[in-house]
Amino acid sequence: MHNKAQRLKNARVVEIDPNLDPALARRLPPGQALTERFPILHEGEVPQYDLDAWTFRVFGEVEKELTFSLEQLKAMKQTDVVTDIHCVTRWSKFDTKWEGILFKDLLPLLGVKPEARYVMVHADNDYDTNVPLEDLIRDDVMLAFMFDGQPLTPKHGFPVRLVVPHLYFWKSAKWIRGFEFMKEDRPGFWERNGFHNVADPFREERFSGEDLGLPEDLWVDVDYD
Ligand SMILES: Nc1nc2c(c(=O)[nH]1)N[C@H]1C(S)=C(S)[C@@H](COP(=O)(O)O)O[C@H]1N2
Ligand SMILES: [Mo]
Repeated sequence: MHNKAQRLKNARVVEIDPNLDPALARRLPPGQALTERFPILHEGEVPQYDLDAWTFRVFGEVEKELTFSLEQLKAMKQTDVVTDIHCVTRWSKFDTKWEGILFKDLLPLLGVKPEARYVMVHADNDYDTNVPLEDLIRDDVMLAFMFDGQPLTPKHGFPVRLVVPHLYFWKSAKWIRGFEFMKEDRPGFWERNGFHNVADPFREERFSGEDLGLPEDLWVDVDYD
């Protein structure tokens, strides 16, 4: 098991704030604590781009491989989404506001074969994460360019990241560069390294294998913009 997954398992339990409004408490998955800030978490370096040379590649179970430029993506219909997000390191943030292309609006343009049931989301640097196609066609899943009315900052995924609000946030790949459509599921980076394949926060699907259910507060000393 990757040592981040191991550290998470060994960390101490987060106490639920007893004064939290019940309406908000219902939106908070088990073992999570609310934060107003927006922690920054990733492996490796923040990529630097020549935006004119940047491409987004669609391949695998598609009629024909496609490549989009940033300009082409930005010219597509942009939608606002306001949603809660939940990180496996035990912070949740409510009412985050994103703007970008809904995955379900992009999908019809991609010529995806009917056999495709899973997507490997490819991102810089050397990051990938697997998500069932079914999960990506929800109303609030998007390729986001903007957060809180501003372009994404480099550390939060500029120029474009995925946002899959109903799964732990490691599925929301920053610096995305392509979608690989697949017949069969295959684990991505964290899914190969001790994290759960599905990642539903309301079911506390944090780890693969034996889930000790032990929480974490690593986000207290992480980076912020
Ligand atoms: N490309 C890339 N995307 C990534 C990661 C990464 O290491 N590389 N880390 C993931 C993890 S583990 C989390 S919790 C979120 C954090 O997003 P944030 O830094 O905007 O809070 O990004 C996800 N997307
Ligand atoms: Mo994470």
